[in-house]
Amino acid sequence: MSFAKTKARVKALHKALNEHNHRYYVLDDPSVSDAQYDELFHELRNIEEEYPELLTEDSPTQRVGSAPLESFDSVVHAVPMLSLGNAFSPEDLADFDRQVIERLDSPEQITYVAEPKLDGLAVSLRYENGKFIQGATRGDGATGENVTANLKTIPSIPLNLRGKNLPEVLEVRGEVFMSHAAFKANNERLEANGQKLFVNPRNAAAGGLRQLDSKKTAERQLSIYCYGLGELRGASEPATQFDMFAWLKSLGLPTNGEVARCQGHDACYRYYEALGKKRSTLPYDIDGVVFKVDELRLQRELGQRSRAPRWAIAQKFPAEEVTTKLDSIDWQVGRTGALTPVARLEPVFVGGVTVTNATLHNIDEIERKDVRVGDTVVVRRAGDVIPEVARVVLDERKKGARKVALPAKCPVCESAVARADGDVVARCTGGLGRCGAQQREGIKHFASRRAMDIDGLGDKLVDQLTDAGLVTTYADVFTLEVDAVAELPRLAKKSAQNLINSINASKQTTLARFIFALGIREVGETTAGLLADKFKTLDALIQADEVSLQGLKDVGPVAAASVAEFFSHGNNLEIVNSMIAAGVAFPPPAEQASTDVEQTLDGHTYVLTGTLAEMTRDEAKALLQQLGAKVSGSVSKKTTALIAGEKAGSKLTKAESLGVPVLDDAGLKELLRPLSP
Ligand code: 9MJ
Repeated sequence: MSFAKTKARVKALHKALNEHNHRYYVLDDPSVSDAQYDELFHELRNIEEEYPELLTEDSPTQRVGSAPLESFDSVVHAVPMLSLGNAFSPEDLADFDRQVIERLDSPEQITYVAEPKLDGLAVSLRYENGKFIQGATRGDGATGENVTANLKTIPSIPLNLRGKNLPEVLEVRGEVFMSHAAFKANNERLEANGQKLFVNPRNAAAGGLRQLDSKKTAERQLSIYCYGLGELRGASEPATQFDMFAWLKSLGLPTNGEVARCQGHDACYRYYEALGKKRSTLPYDIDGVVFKVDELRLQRELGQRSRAPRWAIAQKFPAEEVTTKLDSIDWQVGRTGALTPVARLEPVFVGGVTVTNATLHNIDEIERKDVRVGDTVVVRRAGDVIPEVARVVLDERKKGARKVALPAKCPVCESAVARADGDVVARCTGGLGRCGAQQREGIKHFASRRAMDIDGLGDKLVDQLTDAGLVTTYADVFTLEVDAVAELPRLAKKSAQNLINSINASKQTTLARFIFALGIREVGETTAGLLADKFKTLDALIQADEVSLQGLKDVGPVAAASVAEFFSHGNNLEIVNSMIAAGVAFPPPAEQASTDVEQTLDGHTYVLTGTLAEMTRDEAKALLQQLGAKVSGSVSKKTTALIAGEKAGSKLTKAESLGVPVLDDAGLKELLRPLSP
């Protein structure tokens, strides 16, 4: 074959393979067998091997093949990628519709587009003159990671768009997910190799997209549906969301066939109910329906708040429920001695994970739901929340099923269990001095990030240290020795030394942190901060009697009593003194004391919610407080503004309903400007 002919053949093979890919993965309507496809594919690969000059980046053979990356570059999204507000009830959806109508001052009902809400990962695909040139994860909405090589492995993503007069720039937004079939195939492969199985398709997809080696991504057989636009240049935008789907489809991009137009709120709700019924038959996981105002002109008019559009909402399906058998009920003892009943269940897959334990909250809850050992129970799990026993299937109760009683003695230390009048919580009375569970949980709290912040001393290690008898009280943490720690399973000398180093580093702390770390009942971070401010030294706090504690503004009587009670125990004082003797100290904060900063936010109250882009909520809180602001935990009419990060939930809804202004990361930055150098 002449070179010119070979070149023409390559072109024909590209065309044929792209067409077959599109028919197979996008239209679900293949016209050739797998064997015929493979034959064409191998022919192309052979030619490319022989004539490397004919190998192009957009060749169908190039979907897998780039060398593993060291790390992902970041990509700034030309148009920010938005997240979605959530609706959980029919009323939430009705509220959303009402707000849209009001904002648009619309005399008629609104036309929406309904889309199944895929439970995957949002990405942006950038095409320039029809060529796929870059793909990125959503990241924080403004900046994501460049995962182009990984996205290329998704066979339904065209490397070249179809059609003529393609836009100069087209950014398409969509959701990457793993189908049930791919999930099953992956787990079969993992099982055959004796590897750990994926827990659910979402985790498997998320992990797949973040592989530095795109060959690993390819193995996962990911899918994508496109549902939105980012930057668009050199083409006019469709008039409606629904037309956009048709356009994306005509360009060869995969879109979801379940998408439908709904006239008005009632039609939306009917779609939601119908899709809910169909949910279990779909070949992929969904967790709700996204409703979007159909006309793009109206979308623009509505705009966005924080990072979620005002023209779209995700109506979530209720938590998935399954039945299983309750084998037994154990009582867990927490840091403050509270006994929590935990149902031990026959393993059951719900909400994307296998569940073997579920909370029963407290004894009142057990009695109210009349839960008994051996019962068949309905277990519920939504999102990341702890699974719970929703109710009992009474028809399946066995004769003589035993009622559950509150234990009279602590299951850990055998001290008496007491329940204060009117309190739903029963507690072990052993206290930190006697109860191993309280000691262990107390030490976890003591070491935690917001308390003593001992790097590396996580829950698992605390369990090991307490199991081995190396640590019983807080004070024991400071007398740990490298050799003893290095003896523990899975710990080497180096990690033991690192732990001791971070324990030593934690000794220089603040009085507020230390008070909080002591885990005194009712003394959270805020109260600990107030006590540190008032008393200045640990000695002064220890000496304070209950009356002077009661006199403190903002410290409630229960907390005051609890502090006095804590320091009245010789045992507690001994532990505190040993820590001071071991070198725990509270140097006064550095010169940049907050009083030197102009109190620009004095008299203002803010509420923080969601995940902020540039700092934790705690950090934001501390900075706002430095400027004199109050930071509250709940939104009210008095709130100056809600600062809403990613995944803001009910607080955002509340702020909106009260008309409280909502700030995003940029708004927060502006508030904090006086603190920038
Ligand atoms: C999902 N997850 O299926 C959007 N989504 O639109 C659909 N997500 C979305 N649309 C704007 N279908 C932001 C996110």
